[in-house]
Amino acid sequence: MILFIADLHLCSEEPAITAGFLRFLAGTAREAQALYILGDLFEAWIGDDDPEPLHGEIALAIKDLVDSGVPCFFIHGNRDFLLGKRFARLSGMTPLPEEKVLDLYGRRILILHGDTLCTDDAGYQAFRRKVHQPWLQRLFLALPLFMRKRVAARMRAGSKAANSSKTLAIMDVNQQAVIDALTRYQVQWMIHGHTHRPEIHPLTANDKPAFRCVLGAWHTRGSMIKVTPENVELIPFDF
Ligand code: LP5
Ligand code: MN
Repeated sequence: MILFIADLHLCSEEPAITAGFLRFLAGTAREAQALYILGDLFEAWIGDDDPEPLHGEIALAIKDLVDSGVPCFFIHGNRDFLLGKRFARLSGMTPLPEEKVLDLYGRRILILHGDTLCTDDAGYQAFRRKVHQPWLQRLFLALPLFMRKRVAARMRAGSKAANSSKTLAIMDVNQQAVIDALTRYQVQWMIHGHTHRPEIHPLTANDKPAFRCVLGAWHTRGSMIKVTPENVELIPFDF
């Protein structure tokens, strides 16, 4: 079996989620052939040089899983798009591009964080284009940590304020963007997170049945997708 998770939003203020993740890494994840983390593992990432002890603890726990023989892959989310090579090395995780097609037991599955599918959210897409510019990221990463923390806090506050006036429909995926992505890769399966609306949606793409599997965020419970030779299962679980 192959496991997928996303949107844990780990931070020192939410120790129950961290504890749940550490238990998951030491338990369920050990039985997998691979673990894929589809973005927003952390609440906000301001650089690999952030001395926050939680980051070291998580890196070690993931490294332990990888060393036990379970490879771990990572796609960046909209909160941790700055997660870099140093953390990848420490944790043993293999970073993947924004979109990746996997062939699992003969089933081709497109995996991505999911934010790029939210094309109705013009404000967010404009924000994303800006913060994904390499020169701006380099500039940000060159700032002293206290300034980066301030910028990140402003962005989080700005995001919360903006979201409270957006409708749920705007913040969900755009159906055409989903179909376009499935068509682009000629696949019938997709797994993503970001919207925090766990569900397996049937649809039609490439004139055939298709499925969009959405991971849940980890708030009071965990959420994972398990792919086996037989099926694709969305599983909520207690920490
Ligand atoms: O994250 P969430 O769930 O609240 O909402 C997202 C979208 N918001 C974001 C912003 C992130 O939360 C901020 C993360 C900070 C990361 C670390 C800092 C790295 C800095 C790098 C600089 C190069 O992704 C939100 C979507 C929502 O998902 C649903 O899809 O709607 O999008 C927005 O809220 C965007 C707004 O529409 C506009 C952005 C307001 C930001 C204000 C910036 C002020 C900065 C001032 C700094 C000097
Ligand atoms: Mn997200």
